[in-house]
Amino acid sequence: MTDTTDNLHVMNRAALTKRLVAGLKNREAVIGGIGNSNWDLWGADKSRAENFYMLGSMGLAAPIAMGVALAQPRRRVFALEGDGSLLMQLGCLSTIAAQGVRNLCVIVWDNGIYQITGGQGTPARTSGTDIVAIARASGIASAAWAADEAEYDALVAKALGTDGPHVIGVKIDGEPGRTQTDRDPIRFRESFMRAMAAPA
Ligand SMILES: Cc1ncc(C[n+]2csc(CCOP(=O)(O)OP(=O)(O)O)c2C)c(N)n1
Repeated sequence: MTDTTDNLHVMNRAALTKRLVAGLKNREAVIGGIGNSNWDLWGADKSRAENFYMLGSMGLAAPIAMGVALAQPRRRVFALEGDGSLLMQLGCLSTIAAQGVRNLCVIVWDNGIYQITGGQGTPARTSGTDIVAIARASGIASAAWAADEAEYDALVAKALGTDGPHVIGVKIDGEPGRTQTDRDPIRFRESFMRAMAAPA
């Protein structure tokens, strides 16, 4: 488990999203943030009704995931969010800490850019903003950078098996999302709500 951004292996969002989803056995909820985060979630397993896709607004994956986690304390919940999007909604980290949401894990895909709007640099690239350090300073003790794929797997296992809240930071490469989610928010809302009615 790594505290600094030094020497982090640059990983691939699509591959790691697949690894996450493939390891879920108990109807865990996964909330994908706008753009690449939910496109690669769709690509990982679009048949999964416990996935929810945030199609419009940056920064809402973690707040939505927090709401699901608070409403369903027996279900493990993951939020997948880009660094630019999380930086737009930083207050959610303090709220997650203050609420002590123990069944929630936020995974941050840090490519250092706002990729789908043209690749402009985020503060993670342009001014050294360290999102994991911000999470810790917000009161989330279980916040760490994944140094490589093996550490990522270990951190996901920790999020599945121990009380959080957890934040996992991942430095990723510049590969855009491999597919695009259907633009059908009403269908997603309804199938997700039905899936959440089944016990975890
Ligand atoms: C509140 C809000 N502001 C701006 C946008 C336009 N927008 C959509 S995606 C995006 C960049 C997202 O960057 P990041 O979360 O880092 O993900 P990446 O595209 O790098 O995977 C922007 C600026 C938006 N959808 N919502």
